[in-house]
Amino acid sequence: MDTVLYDYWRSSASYRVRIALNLAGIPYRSVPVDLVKGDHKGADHLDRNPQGFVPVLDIDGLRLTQSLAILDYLDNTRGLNLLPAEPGGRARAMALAHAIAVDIHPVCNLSVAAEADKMSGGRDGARQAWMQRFIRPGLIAFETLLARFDQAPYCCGDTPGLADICLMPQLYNAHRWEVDISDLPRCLAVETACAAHPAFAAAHPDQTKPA
Ligand SMILES: N[C@@H](CCC(=O)N[C@@H](CS)C(=O)NCC(=O)O)C(=O)O
Repeated sequence: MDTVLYDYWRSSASYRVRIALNLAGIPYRSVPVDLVKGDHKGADHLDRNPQGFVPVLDIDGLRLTQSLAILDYLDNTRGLNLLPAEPGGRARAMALAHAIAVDIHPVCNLSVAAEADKMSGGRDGARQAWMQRFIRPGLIAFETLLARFDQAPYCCGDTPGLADICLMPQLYNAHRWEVDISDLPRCLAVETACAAHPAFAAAHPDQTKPA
């Protein structure tokens, strides 16, 4: 059965799932849902996901939404070892991932940022200021949390895990919105390691942007 990912090239949540599919070695077909054109608000996509978000993954006869739930499914069915087995380490590694996926990402989502633009009266630079306002403090806290782990070379050890999968798309966004992260050496070291990993490299937005 075909594995199909409904995604958008610049979507962080889609990027997470692309990384995990690549780590699992699962071939998949991408069906772009253009967020800029508003395709996610159309009846076809709302039928796939009543929340109107990407990603949506069709796999193993299931239709799955919510990137963290999808990552959990892939981890459990494909043995990706995305989290430490020891409960304390597992909770802390999940906290890293959630610091990004649950706390930074939602306030920087397209619909939220667009609403902030609207409330600013469409002021020049408002979108960028909004992104910087939330991404930089979120990543500073993430950098401090990372100090509890050995980056060897990934966030929590020698294999890529859930925290790396959440961090890389967030760093992509940080660069996109010119957020200063030059003083976050742990994040930068993890970024270098992940960028060299084929599963991460193939999932990068520049590799998946429709022609
Ligand atoms: N918690 C959801 C968030 C999904 C999400 O926010 N997707 C964004 C793209 S990264 C989206 O579809 N945004 C559309 C919008 O804001 O209207 C997940 O992790 O899958």
